[in-house]
Amino acid sequence: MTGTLLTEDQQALVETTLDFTHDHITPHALAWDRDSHFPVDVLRKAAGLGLGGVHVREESGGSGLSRADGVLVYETLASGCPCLAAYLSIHNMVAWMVDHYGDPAQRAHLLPRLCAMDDLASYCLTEPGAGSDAAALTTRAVRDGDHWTLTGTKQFISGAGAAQLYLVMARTGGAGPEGISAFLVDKDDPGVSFGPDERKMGWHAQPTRQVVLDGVRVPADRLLGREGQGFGIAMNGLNGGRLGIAACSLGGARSALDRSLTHLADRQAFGTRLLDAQALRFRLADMATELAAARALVQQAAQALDRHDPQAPYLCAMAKRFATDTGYSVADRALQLHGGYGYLSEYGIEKIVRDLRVHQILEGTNEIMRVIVARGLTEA
Ligand code: FAD
Ligand code: 2MC
Repeated sequence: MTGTLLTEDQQALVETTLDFTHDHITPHALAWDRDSHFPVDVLRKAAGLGLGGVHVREESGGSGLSRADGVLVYETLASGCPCLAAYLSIHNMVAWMVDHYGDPAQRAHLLPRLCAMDDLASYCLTEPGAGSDAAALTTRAVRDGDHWTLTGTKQFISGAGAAQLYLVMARTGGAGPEGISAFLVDKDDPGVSFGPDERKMGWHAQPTRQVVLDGVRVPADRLLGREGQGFGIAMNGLNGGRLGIAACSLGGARSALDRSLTHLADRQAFGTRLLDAQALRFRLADMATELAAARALVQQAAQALDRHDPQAPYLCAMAKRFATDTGYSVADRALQLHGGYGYLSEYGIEKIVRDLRVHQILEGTNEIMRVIVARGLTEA
């Protein structure tokens, strides 16, 4: 975490997470990618370190870490595998939402298994006809006595099929954001099914599938928060989620930079080490500088979220946009510094590039991040 001043507790957190990453993630990341394997056993081991409930309060059975701590965790895990770290960030986004908006019975019922990662969680906002314009979603929840009946299709759902809990945003009222509510849907609820695992450019180590809700009847106590509060719940979850994704880009890019340093030190050309070529040294210097700037922005936004600063959504969008663009650009430059070897799977660089590409798209595209930042500028 070059350039970031860490407290003693944060240093210990990073060291423990780094040991875990070296032991359980880095050696296997290429095989998981090749085999499209979702290593749930490793996630459960991570939960043993408290990483299944990173932002869940201690009294609810979680680790009670701040956002400023959390981004250190996700960056470190992502230095081993951005894809697995990003899934962990999504799971933790949902766990936080349950802790923050759930009633005592919902918290007691769901959080112990979520924190242990005995149950995994998925976040279901996007639909085939509503991605960036999330408030246009059409999945419907209709009140039926003591129950709600949900019908609709959620698109691109991370962890779908493997997860037990689906936090589903559905329309209970009229058009627009105020007509949306949030529901806790279980994999085993009758009427829940999944589309095929999407074939993707990257993020092979976790499944992405449609979640199809065909008249799913759930008891009234599966409503999370109040009726009509769902869009706010979804957006507040995403503020922290966007920082998690930003941190995963930092971790992937840092690993690509480190690998470039090693490669250029080993590689001889024109009678010297490539690391001695000034053009390449300048490129490395720029990569390190841009990463440090992105990390500082992510920390700034995380601290704003921790102190409930009203500017936090704006700062989170700014950090997500900048860190994911920078992370991708650094990884792509690292690939170029490896020459032909960067293009080979066994060097691990092309996997990082593929994994980081989607961070510019999900949890709000980087165009939507600009929409949010521009609104913050013009409506302040
Ligand atoms: P669109 O909204 O159709 O956008 C198309 C293009 O138009 C984009 O470039 C967009 O930036 C641009 N655009 C749209 N509106 C504007 C505007 N107003 N101004 C400027 N440009 C604009 N969603 C979930 O709910 N849960 C998940 O777990 C999840 N996981 C995902 C995993 C993967 C691998 C992927 C690829 C996606 C995942 N998503 C998930 C969905 C993701 O959040 C959406 O893909 C994303 O929000 C964009 O929506 P869209 O794909 O419908 O694109
Ligand atoms: N934090 C807190 N509140 C927010 C918020 C945020 N980041 N963004 C919007 N809101 C509130 C906003 O303040 C308003 O509240 P109120 O009515 O009390 O004033 C309400 O939500 C409606 O907001 P807008 O009027 O801005 O709604 P609009 O429809 O114009 O735009 C937009 C909303 C574009 C910001 C939102 O639809 C969005 O973020 N789109 C991107 C969707 C997205 O990020 N999807 C990610 C899916 S998850 C994923 O990809 C995973 C991998 C898990």
